[in-house]
Amino acid sequence: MIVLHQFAPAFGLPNASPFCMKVETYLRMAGLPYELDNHANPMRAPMGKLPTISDDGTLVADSTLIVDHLKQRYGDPLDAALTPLERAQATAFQRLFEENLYWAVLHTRWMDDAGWAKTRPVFFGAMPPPLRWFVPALARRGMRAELRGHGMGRHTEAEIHAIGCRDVTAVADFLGDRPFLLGAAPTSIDAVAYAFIANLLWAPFDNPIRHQAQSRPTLEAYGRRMKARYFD
Ligand SMILES: N[C@@H](CCC(=O)N[C@@H](CS)C(=O)NCC(=O)O)C(=O)O
Repeated sequence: MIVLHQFAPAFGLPNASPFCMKVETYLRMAGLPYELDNHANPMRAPMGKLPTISDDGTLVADSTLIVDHLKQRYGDPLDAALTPLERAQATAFQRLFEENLYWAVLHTRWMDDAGWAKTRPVFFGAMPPPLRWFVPALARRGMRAELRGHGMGRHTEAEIHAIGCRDVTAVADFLGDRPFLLGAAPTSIDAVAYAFIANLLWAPFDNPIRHQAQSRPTLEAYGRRMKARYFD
């Protein structure tokens, strides 16, 4: 049995972590049965982050390594027919979402004061006192350091929004009127794209990056298409 260890669902989404939501989406896209452990502790995870899965006792960390593991063990129904060009496109878009847009979105959730007012109760509200009184501020300080380490956090807020908007525009322009990111058929990059687009559009964080996504109706239609096909 595959168990997905992740954060508790939040904001009406399968997960507020796009990486956790990516893995659950992939499991559904590949038709693999799984159970959810929604109370996993990232500090106990091998890389200190979620998601992880346990698959008949084998623990795998990192969403991309998890998808690789699942493809190896259960076959690759989504990507087997991709051309080298399509694989290259998928890799490039994965990097856009996970290595760049992710950090801009993190900034809107953790550094922007209005975003933090929504993030804090959801992630830390269940903590008992006295932890609840000081852990959120410590975690926010840690996130500020991570954002600076990545480089995103060294930009002004306006620059971060512009960087995120440019990514969103690239996704919308590449998607065009096609039903899925690489064309007529869903592939595993759609698990990534859907997790990020749903988090951008449907989590309650109001900011220019979200406005940019809202200004491109094909992204909303894409999100609804993925949701209807795999989650409803
Ligand atoms: N490269 C990792 C990234 C996972 C990741 O960044 N997870 C975040 C949540 S979105 C996390 O667990 N953060 C907890 C922490 O850093 O303490 C993957 O693809 O799984």
